[in-house]
Amino acid sequence: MPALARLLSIAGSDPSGGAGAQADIKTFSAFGCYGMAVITALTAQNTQGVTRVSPVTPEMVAAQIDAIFVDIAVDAVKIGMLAGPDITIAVARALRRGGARNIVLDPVLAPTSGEAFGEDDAPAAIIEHLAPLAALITPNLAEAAALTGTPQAQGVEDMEAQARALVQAGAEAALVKGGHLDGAPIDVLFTRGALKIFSGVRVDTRQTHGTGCALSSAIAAGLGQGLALEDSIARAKTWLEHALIAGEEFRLGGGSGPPDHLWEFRVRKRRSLFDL
Ligand code: PXL
Repeated sequence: MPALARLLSIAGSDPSGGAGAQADIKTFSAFGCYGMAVITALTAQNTQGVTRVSPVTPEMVAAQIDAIFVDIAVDAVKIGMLAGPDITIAVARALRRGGARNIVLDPVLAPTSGEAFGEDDAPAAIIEHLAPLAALITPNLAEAAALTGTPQAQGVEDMEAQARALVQAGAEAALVKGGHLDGAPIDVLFTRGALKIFSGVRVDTRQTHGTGCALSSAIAAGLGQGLALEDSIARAKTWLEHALIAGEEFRLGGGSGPPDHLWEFRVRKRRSLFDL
């Protein structure tokens, strides 16, 4: 058996457990990894939206990251919500100090429902300080447009151009997620020199809270476990499709619920009950 992969999330807290650090730790656990989380900001939110955000000081974010890296070997890192340029810079410096590798950067700029998380210069800080550290950056269509300063992609060709621009900006690879376009969801992966299209199955569900958090963490888990980038992405996408279907069974709040990160455990448990 390979050693247990040690995964670190650097993200905001979602007390409702659907997005952010809570979602990331559930995802790491689903893939049998050891999960850790550095909190960048507290949010107040539920399934209906974010009502308040309180960033942690950049010094405290850096101290949390330093505390991990001086003591624990980290196999992969997922970065989510950063709540401002100062935290973005502090995270980049601390990750460089720690020699972090296998960094998956989910450039969260706003929740689906609620106010933007960072200030207007958040995209520029992410590009300048964090993109060069990233093994993969995973923007959705709105985030890819904001990060590249181009209009929102209307199709695969626009997505490809944005993915190329993000690699040009320093990321080793970019996965532009086209889930918000009509039709079968298509994601475009660009790595230095190679392009790959992932076409998925559209899961007809309202339960999409924290979907990007789950996908990026699942990809990071794969990298931490030694899978190749494309295999990590393919595995994460299939896993998330199941999780979205299973999330329909949650009875949470009145808004948009999360995927069921731990669907596979529940399937197994049911099976073992039948086996008794
Ligand atoms: O899904 C984006 C996201 C990331 N991180 C935190 C969030 C959200 C969306 O609400 O709250 C903490």
